[in-house]
Amino acid sequence: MRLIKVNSFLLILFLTSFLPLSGKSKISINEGWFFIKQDTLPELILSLPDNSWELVNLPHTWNTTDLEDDNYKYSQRICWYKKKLRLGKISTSESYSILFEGINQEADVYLNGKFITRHLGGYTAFIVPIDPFIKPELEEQILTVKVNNKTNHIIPPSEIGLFPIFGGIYRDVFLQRKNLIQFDGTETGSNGVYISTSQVSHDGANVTVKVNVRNLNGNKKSILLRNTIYDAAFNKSNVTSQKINLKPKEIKEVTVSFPRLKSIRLWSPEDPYLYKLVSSLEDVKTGSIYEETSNPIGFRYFRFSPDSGFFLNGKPYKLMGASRHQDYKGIGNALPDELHRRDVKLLKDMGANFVRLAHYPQDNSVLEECNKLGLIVWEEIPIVVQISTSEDFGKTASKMLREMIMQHYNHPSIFIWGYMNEILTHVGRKKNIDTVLYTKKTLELAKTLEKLIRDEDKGRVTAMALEYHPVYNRSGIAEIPMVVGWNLYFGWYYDQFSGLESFLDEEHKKYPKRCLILSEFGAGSDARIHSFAPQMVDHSIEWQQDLIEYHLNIIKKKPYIAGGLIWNLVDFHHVTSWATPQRNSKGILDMERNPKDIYYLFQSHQLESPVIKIASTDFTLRAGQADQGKVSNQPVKVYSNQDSVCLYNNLKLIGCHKISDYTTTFMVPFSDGSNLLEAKSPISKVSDQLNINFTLYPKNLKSAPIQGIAVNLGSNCYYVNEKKGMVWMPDKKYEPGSFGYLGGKYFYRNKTWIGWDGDLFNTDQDALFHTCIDSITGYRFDLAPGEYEAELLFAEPSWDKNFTRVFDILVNGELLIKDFEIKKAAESPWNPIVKKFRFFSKGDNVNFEFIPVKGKPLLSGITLRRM
Ligand code: GCB
Ligand code: CA
Repeated sequence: MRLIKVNSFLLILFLTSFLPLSGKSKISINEGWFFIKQDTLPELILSLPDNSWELVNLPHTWNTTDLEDDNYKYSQRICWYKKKLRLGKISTSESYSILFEGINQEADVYLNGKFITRHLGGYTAFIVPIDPFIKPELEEQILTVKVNNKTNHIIPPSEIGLFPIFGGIYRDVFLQRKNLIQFDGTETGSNGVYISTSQVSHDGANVTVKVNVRNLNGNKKSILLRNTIYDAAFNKSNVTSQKINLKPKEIKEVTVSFPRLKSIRLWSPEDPYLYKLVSSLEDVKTGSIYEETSNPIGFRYFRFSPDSGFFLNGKPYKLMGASRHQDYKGIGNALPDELHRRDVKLLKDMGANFVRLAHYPQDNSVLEECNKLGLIVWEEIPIVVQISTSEDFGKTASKMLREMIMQHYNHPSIFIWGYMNEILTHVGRKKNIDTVLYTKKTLELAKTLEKLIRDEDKGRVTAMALEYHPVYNRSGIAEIPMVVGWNLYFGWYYDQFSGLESFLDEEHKKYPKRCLILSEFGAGSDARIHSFAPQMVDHSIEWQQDLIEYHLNIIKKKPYIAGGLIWNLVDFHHVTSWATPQRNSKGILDMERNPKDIYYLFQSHQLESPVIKIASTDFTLRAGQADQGKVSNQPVKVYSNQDSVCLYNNLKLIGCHKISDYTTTFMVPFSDGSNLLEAKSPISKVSDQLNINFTLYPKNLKSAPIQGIAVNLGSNCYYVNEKKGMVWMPDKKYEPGSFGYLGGKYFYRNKTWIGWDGDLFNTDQDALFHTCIDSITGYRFDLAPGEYEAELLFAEPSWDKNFTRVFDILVNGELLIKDFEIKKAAESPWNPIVKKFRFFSKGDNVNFEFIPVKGKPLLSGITLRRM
């Protein structure tokens, strides 16, 4: 007898440990989806045989590499997905729904051919209850989803100017199986439990929980709602329970308050301590659980002040960080959770305490990681650049905003809700719109959204990001949010970066009641472009360094600035092109998350632990002409939070410098070959090493035969191609013994921007071609006699029909090409040209001549190899 008893006990234990709690489950269904790039009628979609579809797993987008090839097009269209759901035996005491975490951007969901719902907006989750559409007699229930990523004027973002809309089911999908008694957040795609903390201080906090409970049964039910707070070690700390009576089919909102919690541990970036609230719905009699759900709690209190910035848990606190786009090379927006989390970790390791999830709600895994690692979050909906004045746009925007708030309500890391970015751009530029009406409508929408946030969430603040234009003050829109963010690109799109300080001071003086944040600033950079004389929009790593150095110092210096966000954590895909094609290259990390130098500058500013970094991370292939003897002196910057740093080259001390503003620069004598640099603190053990491979040219180029030389014409930048093992030297006027242009000038596309832009075909070295010498007359290298192979690089910036540029090219007095016309040779715009040829140089130098036939000659680059 005894034996049998024990066995049945074990059997029950065995069964319960394998069954999901009380028949309830939420399990991902990311695998085995069928995908077709076809706009088929819904009634025909089920008749397409499986083998006409492509088998994919989620997350998935059909745009993965669209913006990585040599054309501007990325496909905005309709596609279909299909998934066979095998639900097993359908129980009448359970209910089924599908949770889509994100579909970009319009989704029509069908089950077994019947339309269920349409969801608008690519960045919030939604829940689709499927019970009425299930056919219990079928073994497979066929879920189909029609997805459309065309720009739609009623869905924010109503244009694609700032970031592409990568189409697809690009976040996780879950099948939810629940009891008929359940928490319900269907309307907003949330989990139905909303936690608020109030009166938080170092001694305690009040916790209120609002839940939506639903009874899908046809009869009334009495249930127990139990809420339990656990500490981080999963020890129970507080419990409340409450009996609830539910009528048949009733949905009820219930609010529960805990007695004031005492002796709590606060949440902060330095100590992101999390509690957990477990909410359960239980049978009053048996105690069996209908549904159990868990949400994080972090206790913190904060405020913004117009004069003294931001305060966290009672102390002044500078918010320092970056904005983050979900975007990755070769993946588009379809990042798996690990890559989302990795970005948050990279931010944390950089020393950031603040992130703006720009310009849209992001994956739940991002927020969970921010809670855990301690990053303060500004999250926003994608109303960028322009609204649409239609009523429907306002409706979609409000719905999207409510979804974001309710879905992410319980993440303690979120402090700020944003809802508009640079929204008067077209008014400022007077671009074909009725500016009065548009401004009025924009302000109305802003007020509606502002009110919505304040009504839904009393525990957070609102923000809006403005741009450098008087229209934001003039229109009154800046008065609406609680925190005003300025996106300021001094030193990139306009002025000198030193313009930042006076602009901010003036704003603060004129509007002393506003809380200010520097919501964007940054400079594009390409790891291949380096300069010792960096300039605006040259895309050099050094211009980005200088600009960010200056901006970080200003943010720290101004007490009234609550914080600052570098634009952007990552390089991201873009539909227009600059030096780096189809990219916005303002990232601190490149598209595959390799840090650029400013990552370490930021660390030096923010980290307590010692940081020393040689700020030449991607400038390890260098070249230069000797200054004297067998060395060429070049600057090397070091970022550090130490008092002083010593630098060695191949074990020889170069010098020791005091660090000011986290940086110092050494002049390093580089010799030919390997130069192992080591930066060390004279007192602590920290150090950094970097090997720089240097190609040294003699002071007098003619003094010894050299292997070859390459020059990036019309630019002060080195262009480094590590794959080719090549360094193009910056350009200069000809000097005897050296090289340079004899006549002509650097090409500027306008008063301040050097070179030109746009995606060139058939090359990934676009920047090399974008800079050029306009009206070039000649180019000389004082090289020893010999046989050489030359390459001349051309690309035509002017494709105006009436523009012609025809010229002859001579080498050492001999005609090489007669009547050369870049346009004709290219056959099409954006096609770069490389002309390769060999010649003997018998005299004192290699001399190129460019003789105009019609218009002015132009040249982008030269390489010479000695044969
Ligand atoms: C901005 C926008 C952001 C752009 C950035 C830029 O002001 O808010 O979406 O990517 O400027 O780099 O131009
Ligand atoms: Ca060039």
